Amino acid sequence: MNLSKRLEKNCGKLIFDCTDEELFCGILKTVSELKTEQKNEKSKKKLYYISAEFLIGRLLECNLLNLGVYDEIKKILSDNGKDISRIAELEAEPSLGNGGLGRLAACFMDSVAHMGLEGDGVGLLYHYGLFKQVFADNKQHEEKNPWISENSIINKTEISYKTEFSDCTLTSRLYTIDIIGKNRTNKLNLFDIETVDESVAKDATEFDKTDIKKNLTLFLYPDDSDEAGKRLRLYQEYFMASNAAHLILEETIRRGGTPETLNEYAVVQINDTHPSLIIPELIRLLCECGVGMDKSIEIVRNMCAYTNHTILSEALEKWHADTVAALIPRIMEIIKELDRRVKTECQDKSLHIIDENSLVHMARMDIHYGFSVNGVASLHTKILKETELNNFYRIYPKKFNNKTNGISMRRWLSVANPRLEQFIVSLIGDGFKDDYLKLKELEKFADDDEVLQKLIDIKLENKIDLCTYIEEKQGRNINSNSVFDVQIKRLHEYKRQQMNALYLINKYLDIKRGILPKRPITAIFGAKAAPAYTIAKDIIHLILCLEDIISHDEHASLYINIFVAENYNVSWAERIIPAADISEQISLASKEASGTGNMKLMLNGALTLGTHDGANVEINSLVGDDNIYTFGDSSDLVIARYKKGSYKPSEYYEKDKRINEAVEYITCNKMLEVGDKTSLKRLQNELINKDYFMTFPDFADYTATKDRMLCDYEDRMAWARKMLINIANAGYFSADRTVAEYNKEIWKL
Ligand code: 26V
Repeated sequence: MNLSKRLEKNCGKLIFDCTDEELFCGILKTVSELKTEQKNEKSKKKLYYISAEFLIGRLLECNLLNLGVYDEIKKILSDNGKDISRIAELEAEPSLGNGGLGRLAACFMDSVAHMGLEGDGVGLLYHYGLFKQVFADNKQHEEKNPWISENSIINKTEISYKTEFSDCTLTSRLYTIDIIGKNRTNKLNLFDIETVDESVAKDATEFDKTDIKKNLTLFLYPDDSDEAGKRLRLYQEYFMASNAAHLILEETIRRGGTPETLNEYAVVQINDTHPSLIIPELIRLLCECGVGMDKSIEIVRNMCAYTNHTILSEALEKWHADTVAALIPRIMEIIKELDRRVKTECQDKSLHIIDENSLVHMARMDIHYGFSVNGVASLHTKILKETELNNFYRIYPKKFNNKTNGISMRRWLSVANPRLEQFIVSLIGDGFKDDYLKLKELEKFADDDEVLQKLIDIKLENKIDLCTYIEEKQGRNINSNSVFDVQIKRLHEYKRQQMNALYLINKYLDIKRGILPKRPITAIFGAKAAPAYTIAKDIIHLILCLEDIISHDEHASLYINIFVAENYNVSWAERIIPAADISEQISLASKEASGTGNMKLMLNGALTLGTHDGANVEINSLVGDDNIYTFGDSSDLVIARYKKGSYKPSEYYEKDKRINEAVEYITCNKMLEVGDKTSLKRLQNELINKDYFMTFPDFADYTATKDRMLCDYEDRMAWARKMLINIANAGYFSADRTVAEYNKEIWKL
């Protein structure tokens, strides 16, 4: 049956007569049918990618694309006066993630399926996920973010396990989401509790944190600033790990394996330390099956691999041994045994799993009892080896390896930026879709004015589309002829949104003094701050106050504007990234493990304004110094400065006029008219007296580099040439490449 007839059958009436909702359901059914026609080859070994986050975004369009029917369905719909993007928007966007780590997991799942590898994700089915961000009084407020509905993409299964805690036994229920690739369909396995009760959550932050039987799967990263919150997170982590372990064992036995041969049938990638309890849990299950402790430990050591995504010490998880013992006593016994074995071998205290203060270091357990430890960009891995985890590297040099992150080219080019993709196909054919390194062929057009002009035209069209969307969503009128300067990422001091804000204050004041930019600037932000992270919320408040002041300044707003996307998520990213001119990647060197937004923006022809950090370093070597704008202190210098402990922000504040002026402005009368004095004052104090992420030392270089960039933008052809070189060299960052490396060196499927 042809596709059009099939869709019509699945909708139950003529396409022309369908509502968007009816079409949405019909397309979902068609996707399910098409997927069953794939042949899913079985391999002996299967990958389990365990993660607290899977930031999958909407799936409909990507699924159609991966099934090879996207263009045809789009055409069938438009022939009937229907618009695929409008229909796709009916899908509720799950917020099962927070940022890069969760989005990376989603890109990897796409690539694993694309490459025909047998590999599933395992995580939790959070009913509200991360909070929904709403702005009021120039502040972030948090609301619940429900996404599960009747028409949802999740499937309930028969699978259910018991998880024992000291005070209760929870029954799980497995739900799955199909991960449809070109070459097979894998699953995202999300565990829920049977007794979940959405009504216990009054809003996104206020709920009874102790009512575990009802609340365990309601929220991702519930506030852990108090003891009850911490315990809830530990309940979540063990529930996830235990269910994953049961699933792996059960599936292995179904595939013909045995507990003794588990590591030949399954490999587990531990995505940061949230799922680390899978190590003692697998050992526990194997022991229960009658495999001895020594043998169980060896099996698990041969099947678990750990990815580190951060060197920030506060993000490296440590649990108090008393808390672990109180909730999951048997697991604590196993951890003690694992630690005892380490202590007999190593005198160096920094290698011990349980430290002198009775803290259990999850990453240390992963490194001792896994076979692989990887960083996510070459600089990050270098820092792990040479500094952060150097003592581990010296005893296990072979375990350490680098896997530079990647992104799904299908989502971030084909679906997000069809104009650009079609243009690329018209220039070099579509062979690059099988090997994105072939984008390099675009370089031969670097001096072709017609091609460069077309890149500029496409960017403008995407900017106009974004402006329309912004107008619809938030009622703001943005000038599409301005430079779109974009910083979209989690809000964190190390990412330094505050540095961008200080720059904007200086620019605004310049404009008030009559120093006008050559072309209007639109600074676009997208960021959620963790609800209990006070300074991060103060930074959002600062940016929203500036947005408010500038947008109400009739004269200045002709030259500069700020736009903050409310509830920034994958769908926002899909619209902002294709329209971006400047990609702000301004983290303090050494702190951003990789970044993946930097890759998405580069692929879409934005030029990077970045520090020598994370994957920026690799972008720099790929495009060359002429096609990126780097600034700031090196990671070596930053690490040395921390060691010395000599940094005094007040010295910069007193000496540097631009810094002084911008920091003063934070609490000026105009700001206090629209802002909250306590919050602004706190932020100002923090900057002057602490500035832990060293904004001031990089500020002058940041300003000069950004100004140079804005100046260069005016030579449109030269700028477009740089865009082209960036697009042409983005192929290295395909997640297909990253996943192929994981498979070759770690998973060996
Ligand atoms: C973040 C948060 C923030 C809110 C509350 C609790 C909480 C717990 C854990 C985390 C995860 C931090 C690790 C992380 O997201 N790392 C990011 O991983 C990306 C993918 O490798 C990488 O590109 C980013 O540079 C890195 O920051």
